[in-house]
Amino acid sequence: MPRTKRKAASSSKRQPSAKQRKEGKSDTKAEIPDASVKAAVKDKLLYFDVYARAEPTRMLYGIAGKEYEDQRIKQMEWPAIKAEQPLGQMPVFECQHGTLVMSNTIARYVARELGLAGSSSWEEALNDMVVETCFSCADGISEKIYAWKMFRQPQPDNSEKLIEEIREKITKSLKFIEALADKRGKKFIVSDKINLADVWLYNMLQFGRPAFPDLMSLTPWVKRFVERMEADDKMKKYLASRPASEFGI
Ligand SMILES: N[C@@H](CCC(=O)N[C@@H](CS)C(=O)NCC(=O)O)C(=O)O
Repeated sequence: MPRTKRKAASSSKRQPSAKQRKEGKSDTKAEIPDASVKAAVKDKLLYFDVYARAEPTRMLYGIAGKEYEDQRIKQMEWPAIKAEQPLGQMPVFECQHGTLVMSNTIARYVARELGLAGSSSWEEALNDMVVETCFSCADGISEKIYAWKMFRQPQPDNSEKLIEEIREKITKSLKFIEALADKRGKKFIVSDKINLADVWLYNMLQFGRPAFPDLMSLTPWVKRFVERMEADDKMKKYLASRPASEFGI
């Protein structure tokens, strides 16, 4: 997004200090409009009309109750705007500071901005660790199963074996996250409030359901985790109001 460059102070008139500007006070006679102060830009997220890579970020906004523009691009609209995107892919996020790409960079930034990334750098690292663990599972499901199950690529001969491998990976990952949550002893994985880690795990479980229909109740802990997430008032409201995804993922 083009930014307006700050002009060099050429005027001899006294400018309000940063503190005065922030407080809306100034001792200058006539307020000089400062071209570098942009009007507040509403955050905007551009993605296909599916959950997948954009859903953790959408959930964070829903849970925080913060408004943003959720711009959903239809498959047929995509070729016309692909070349305009920084890396020719989505999600793309825009805010007053500029543009971000890479789904987890966006989710982490939004989580930090909304106070849902953890309350210390250690908690942030724990959130990140769960995000990466879940992302790796979702990526495996996508590449090794959905590629042929949903996206018309040829079914590999060893598809049964691939499914089994991914199931093992998910089971191991879920046990790891459960052990972390047990050690923390909080209501959710890292904290007593929903954080990015919870949102990502919920998203991964939901994303994997078409391949593994029992995923959301795979272990007693996972079942309790899902129930707790869905009992949260803000999450409940978000889930009830979000648009359906074409593939359910
Ligand atoms: N590493 C990127 C990958 C983004 C990506 O693969 N986006 C896909 C949709 S999930 C896309 O834009 N596909 C359309 C295309 O490549 O033309 C991220 O996590 O954001």
